[in-house]
Amino acid sequence: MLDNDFHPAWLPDAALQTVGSRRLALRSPDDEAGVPVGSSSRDRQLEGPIATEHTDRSSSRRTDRAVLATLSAELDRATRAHGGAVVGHDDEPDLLLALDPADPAPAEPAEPAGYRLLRAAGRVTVTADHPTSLLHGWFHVVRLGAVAFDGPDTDEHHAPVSALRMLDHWDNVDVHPVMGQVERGYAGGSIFYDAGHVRADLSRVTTYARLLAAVGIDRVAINNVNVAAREARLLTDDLPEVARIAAALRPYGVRTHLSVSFASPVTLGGLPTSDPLDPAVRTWWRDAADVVWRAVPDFGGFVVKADSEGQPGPFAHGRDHADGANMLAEAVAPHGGLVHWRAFVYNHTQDWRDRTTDRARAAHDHFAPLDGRFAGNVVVQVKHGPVDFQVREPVSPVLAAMPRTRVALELQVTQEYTGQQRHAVYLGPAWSEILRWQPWGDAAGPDDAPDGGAPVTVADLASGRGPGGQGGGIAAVSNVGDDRFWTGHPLAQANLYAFGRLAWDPALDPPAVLDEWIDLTFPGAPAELRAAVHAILDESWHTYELYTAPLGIGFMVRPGHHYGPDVDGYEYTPWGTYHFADRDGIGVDRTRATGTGYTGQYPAPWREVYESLDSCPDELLLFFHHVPYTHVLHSGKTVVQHVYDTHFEGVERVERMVERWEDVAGLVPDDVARRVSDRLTEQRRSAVEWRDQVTTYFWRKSGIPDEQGRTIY
Ligand code: GCV
Repeated sequence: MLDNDFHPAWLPDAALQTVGSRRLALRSPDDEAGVPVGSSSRDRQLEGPIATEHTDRSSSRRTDRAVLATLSAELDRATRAHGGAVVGHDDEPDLLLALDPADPAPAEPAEPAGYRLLRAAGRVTVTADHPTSLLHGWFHVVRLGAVAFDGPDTDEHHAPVSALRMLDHWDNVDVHPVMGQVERGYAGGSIFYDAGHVRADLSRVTTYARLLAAVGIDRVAINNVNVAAREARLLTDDLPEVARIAAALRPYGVRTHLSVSFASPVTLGGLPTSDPLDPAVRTWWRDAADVVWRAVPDFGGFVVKADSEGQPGPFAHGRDHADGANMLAEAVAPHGGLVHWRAFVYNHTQDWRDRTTDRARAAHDHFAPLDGRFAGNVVVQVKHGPVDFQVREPVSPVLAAMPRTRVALELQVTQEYTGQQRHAVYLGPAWSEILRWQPWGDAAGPDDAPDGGAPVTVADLASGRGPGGQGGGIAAVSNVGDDRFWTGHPLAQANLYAFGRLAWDPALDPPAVLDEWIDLTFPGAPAELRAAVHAILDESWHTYELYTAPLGIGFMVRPGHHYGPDVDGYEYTPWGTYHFADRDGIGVDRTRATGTGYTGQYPAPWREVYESLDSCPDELLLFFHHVPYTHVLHSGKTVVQHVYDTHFEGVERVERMVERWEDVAGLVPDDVARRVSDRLTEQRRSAVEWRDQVTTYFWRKSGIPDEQGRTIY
């Protein structure tokens, strides 16, 4: 059962106090003259001039209408709660939200682009040419609070850096026997499905969409990329149910995407093949897409995991991934749809004895040669690292290797490898580092000298500002479930919040984003609470790195569920995730000189930086090199002493996190306090287990004692 008494996350009514106590107005070109839109009910909006004028227009009008009705309801709700009033737009409102569509309106409007915020003498006007942008502008004012009205006069334009900002749900319709209702989900069941069906009551999905709109996310893929038989039917038999989910997301301007199985023509359509070049297969997909868009006119597109971890794909038919993706692209193109095609393709049945196959190489080996062949509505979605969302990986070289392709960066908000929402780990700093990373160092691109222009970042590539100029945006795996706090750990809400904000503006400073989250989630938070939340979260990603897998090595987790330490857990498995520790040393030689050659997938300067022991950054040393335990790091410590020191320090830091929370727990509601305390207790237990297993492992392997003589087993 879905618990309707859920936590408001970053939108408790109190967060709207500043705006809700003022005079607000909403103006759209479709208003009847002089009638304040905000004073009308949602029903009147849906039946009113906007509806009648646009009934026959493009599908996006449906979204526009729904979003305007939402805005109207938002204004009503805020003013009712806080004593303000919705007034006519000529009645000198404190805040005017004005829809000002481009003239003439394009047949298919482009992505919502942003809004203008004008403040003159304490009056604020937000203008946008798209209702969803206006909604984003409304939440901008909510986020600013009093500053929105008290600041100096200003005229600002705010637009998302990436046009595509999306969350992927790995939710199953049926409860999967191993993965459960949500694969890698740590927040209870799915908000969409319950025991084999789409939930009857989807009101929480609309509340979720509201949270997302407040951080600028406007696309959600609603099912797992591992598409099992039951979930495959969302594409056909269950479309009316998908349409219900889309209707629940639509009021906040969030569009629905589906993960589909590449084998659908066979499994659902009864065809003998799914060969992407077979005309009957192409027709099947075109027909399927037509039906989907008839059911959901503002549908976003398909997400595909193909030839990966057992999912079907074009390889079985002797075709490549451009053939596969383009076939789907052709089917969705008439509807303006997108295909998010994942680059997470590797051999998951590797022989651990084989030292020549390197999982890290796989995505680049498969995809870089296809650059230039993908259709314009295909987005190749690339995990941020070459392996799998580890706490520390180098940035994937694929992102820079496909200038003639729309590439999207894929992040993981759900904390599969970063503590599974039992550990407080604020991922904003990790994502910020990735987004700011410069694939060509100080150069602006592959052919530029270091002083040839502004250095290109990963954020630039994702937003189309890099060489090639075709951004695919940013996507991430959601961390939300039907848990009372949405994310299991209440502090993990900050990750969802930060993802949205950084996807909108990758230049934002993660601690400042955390401040926003604190202000909105705990309105009026006393200084001690703010300081404690910062003390707990600001460095928490690094703290987690300290007590888990060292120096970029990764995958020392328990196989299967991936929680807790198991240093050799994956060492002799087919998954291609090895550390190669022996009595003398540890690490994966990925150099061109003596290893797998993976360093050669990077452009200069990184191909040289990572190749050389002298220049490889300490935190990635074991990702790129196999070294003796006595190898001296840039920090001056040996590898083994670094392992001992970081693991003891990591646990000490967690102990301080626990203490900091105890000091301020009384300042938050009891349920939040208790849940955070419980999770921190588990984090401390788990960190100790990590410390003891990892330090003991390295001591037993190397025989080298800890210089400080601490207890190792
Ligand atoms: C959805 C990792 C996870 C899998 C996930 C996969 C992916 O391997 O452990 O659960 O599958 O990534 O991203 O497709």
